[in-house]
Parts: sequence; structure tokens; C-alpha cells
Amino acid sequence: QRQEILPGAFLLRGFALPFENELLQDIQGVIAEAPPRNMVTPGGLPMSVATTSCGDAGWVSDAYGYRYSKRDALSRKNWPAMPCSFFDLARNAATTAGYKNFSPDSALINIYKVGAKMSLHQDKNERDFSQPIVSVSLGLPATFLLGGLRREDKTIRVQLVHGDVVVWGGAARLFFHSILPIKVGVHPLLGKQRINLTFRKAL
Ligand code: MD5
Ligand code: FE
Repeated sequence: QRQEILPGAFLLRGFALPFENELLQDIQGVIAEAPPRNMVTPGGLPMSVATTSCGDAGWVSDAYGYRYSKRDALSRKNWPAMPCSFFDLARNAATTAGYKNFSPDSALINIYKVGAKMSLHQDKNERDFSQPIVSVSLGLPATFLLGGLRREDKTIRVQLVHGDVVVWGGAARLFFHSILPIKVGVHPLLGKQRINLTFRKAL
């Protein structure tokens, strides 16, 4: 089941469900090596979302700005390798949405506790905007706000639930977006959190 929310943005409802157990195991493996942390924005405020990464590059934020780094500042080692389950899911989802041979080199793991949110922003730290971004929602539901190329553009609301995958390509690749504060709840598998996996070709 494939729904084009806006030009270039494809919602694949439940696409990750067959892989939930494998994904969770591999998330735990990555987290054991590179624990999630609340990075500080260039403005000096800690994010409410805790993040970690795997793959050749990890997304980082600090007083100097947002960027990709080959190493984790906590361990001072390379980020953990990207599990095959992550890569295969991202590539298959991209193919289903019409983006062939997607080869992500970075998987960002965003961990939202109840109340955590992500403010309106664009994803612009990657080199090649012709490559899509694939995002996988797990655990508690989220309300996603999707706008346009300008911050002021009107937004539409999309409810994302456990197992949903969205492929962000074409025009939507650079659209402004945000996540509203996660509502109180308990997911049978994940408990009181939402985990979002975001796959990118960063380098
Ligand atoms: C999330 N994460 O649910 C989202 C999923 C982030 C982030 O926004 O930057 O970590 S990725 C949503 C996304 C990516 C690229 C383009 C668009 C949305 N878009 O055009 O709306 O934690
Ligand atoms: Fe984003």
C-alpha cells in the first residue's frame, strides 16, 4: 500500500511490520555501542529527542552547528556499522517508492520519550539532495507536520504509527517538517517511547 502524500513523498503503511523484531534487536545492538544522547543545538539548548547513529557517518549537533561526522564524540570511535536489516529495509522501501539503488551510508536513530518533539526544520546537511530520505516509525504514534519549501508554507498533518515507512524524495526532499510532542501512551513492544530510524546518503 503506497500513498503519495505530496509530490515525491510516499507513505508505505506498515511496510516495516514484518521486520519489527529484527529491527528492534539491531537497534539494541547499536545503542549498546553508541548510547542515545540529547545533543545540544547551535543555539545552546539540548534537544528533547535523544539521538545516536550507525553507518559511515552520523548526524551530530553541537555549539558549532549541524553536520555529519564519521566518529561518535562520546566514544571517539567510528559509529557502529549499519546492520543489514536497516540497509535492506531502507533500500527496499526506496525502490517501492520509485527510487532505485538507494544506498544509505547513515542511519540516525531518534528516540522520543513522551513529550519530546522536533521543531520545524529542513534536512539540508546531506551532499546530494537528489537522494531520498527513508524514515521508519516504531513504537508510540506521532503527528507529523509537513509543509513546503518555505517556513511559512501551510502544513498538512500525517499520523505516523508503528511500522509506517515514509520515503521523502523529489520536491518533498527539502520540505519543512516537524513532529508534535509525543502523547502519553504505552506501545506493546516499545513501551513509552517512539523510535524513528532515518536513512540518508549523507556523504
Ligand atoms: C522523525 N526525523 O520522525 C523525522 C523523520 C530528522 C527528522 O525529521 O531530521 O531527524 S524524517 C522526516 C523528513 C525527512 C526529510 C524530508 C522530510 C521529512 N519532508 O520533506 O518532510 O524523527
Ligand atoms: Fe528532518
